Amino acid sequence: MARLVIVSNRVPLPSERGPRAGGLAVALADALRPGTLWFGWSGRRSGTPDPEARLQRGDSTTYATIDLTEAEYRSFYVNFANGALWPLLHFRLGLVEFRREDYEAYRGVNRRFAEALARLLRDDDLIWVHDYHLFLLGEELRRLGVRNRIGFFLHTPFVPPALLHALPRAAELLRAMCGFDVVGFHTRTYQRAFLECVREILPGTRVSDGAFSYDGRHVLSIVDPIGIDAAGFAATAARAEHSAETMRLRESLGGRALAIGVDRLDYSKGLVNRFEAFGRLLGKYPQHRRQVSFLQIAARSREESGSYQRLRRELDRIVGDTNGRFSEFDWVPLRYMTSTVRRQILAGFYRCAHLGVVTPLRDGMNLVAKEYVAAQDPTDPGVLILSRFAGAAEDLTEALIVNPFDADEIADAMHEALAMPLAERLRRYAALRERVWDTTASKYCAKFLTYLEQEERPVPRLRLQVAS
Ligand code: GDG
Repeated sequence: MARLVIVSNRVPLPSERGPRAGGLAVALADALRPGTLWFGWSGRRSGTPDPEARLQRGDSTTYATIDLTEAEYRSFYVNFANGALWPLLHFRLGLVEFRREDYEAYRGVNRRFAEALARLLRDDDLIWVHDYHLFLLGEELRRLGVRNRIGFFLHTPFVPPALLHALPRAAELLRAMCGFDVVGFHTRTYQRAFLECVREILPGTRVSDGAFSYDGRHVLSIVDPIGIDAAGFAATAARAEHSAETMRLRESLGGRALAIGVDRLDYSKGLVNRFEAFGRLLGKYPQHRRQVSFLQIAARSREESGSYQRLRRELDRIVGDTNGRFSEFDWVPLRYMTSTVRRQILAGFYRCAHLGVVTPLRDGMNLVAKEYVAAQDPTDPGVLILSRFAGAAEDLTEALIVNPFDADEIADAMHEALAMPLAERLRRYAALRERVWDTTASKYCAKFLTYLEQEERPVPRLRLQVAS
């Protein structure tokens, strides 16, 4: 079996302690065949980074990392990847800050990744690149003569041409993506948007069954929804139900219902509208006052960026406002924490929550929605409220689907969920459970690797599967 080489911006080094918010490491755990090499940024900044990667051995995986300079960190990571690409890919043109020098630094870091990685490669390695930080890596590797199969998976949405055009280097970026053999997306919608961009921005390209040729290269796009280890997470949640932390949470509720939200503190996650909606629930339906508490775990993220700092101030304000308005001397409606919680503890919290509230304004997939479903007690499940703009909504149609921009609609859904009879909760849960168990992390990995392993021109052989 060929060696698998995973490349992502950040590498989950075994030496790093403490829970990290983010789905990649958990989802890829199943892909890590013995001998896998995982390459990326160490998370460290240094004056003159060594061009050679530093190696660290884990149980079955070797981690190879390079440092970034302070200037690279700022321009590549903070400014271009998270200040231009992230808002663009989440349909937030107003937040995009494009500077040509940041793009140059982005290309520079993709090149440096390629140079350090190329030194470690064997001829038959399968290379699987992850996410928007590394759109140019395939092209940079090809430039160095790397002929291995290279796949790319995008964890965010992809935007239609009207939006992509707003990025000054869009055509260059799209051309660079032709350095990959397989390009994967969570949903059909993102794949369709990508192929529309290809048709419109790369002249003369003919797309057929998700595949196209450009400048002598064949690229296959696929839909491969990411998931979680559903059975494993369900078992963790069942165990965690009796953990000290879950018991303390239960006790603190004093018999009240619990609504839960778990997100990185990011403007794409729709936290402002969610809090606004919870306030409206209490204002519009006073019967829920004192009867329900909302716990929001919002792990701090990208704190160096101005738009994240502004979001945090806005959230502080709205939490204070809501609690000031509705709190009573023995009840605080909105519990808001910005530190991380261990995954096992999180599982127990999901299980005691009557409502899982997942209302991103845009989200590639959203694993929290799947975790919430997996964690439920099958005999008395809670209700999932889910944004129609999360990739997960394409599959999890038995959730209460809401428009996250409409705080009143979210408030009404919360009201409906709090009053939902057991029979309806059971019916919805059964359907959701089936989907979550059907699109697991291991299926996600297996599907991607099946396509990546196909030799030369996989289009005709995989035709039917791509169309499905
Ligand atoms: C990107 C895409 C896509 C959160 N807080 C804590 C914690 N988390 C964990 C959750 C979940 C993960 O982080 C978050 O994953 P999401 O999928 O919800 O969102 P992103 O981080 O934005 O991930 C997204 C994903 O990539 C995978 O492709 O679904 O659309 O944006 O697992 O549980 N974990 C712990 N403590 C916390 O406080 N332990």
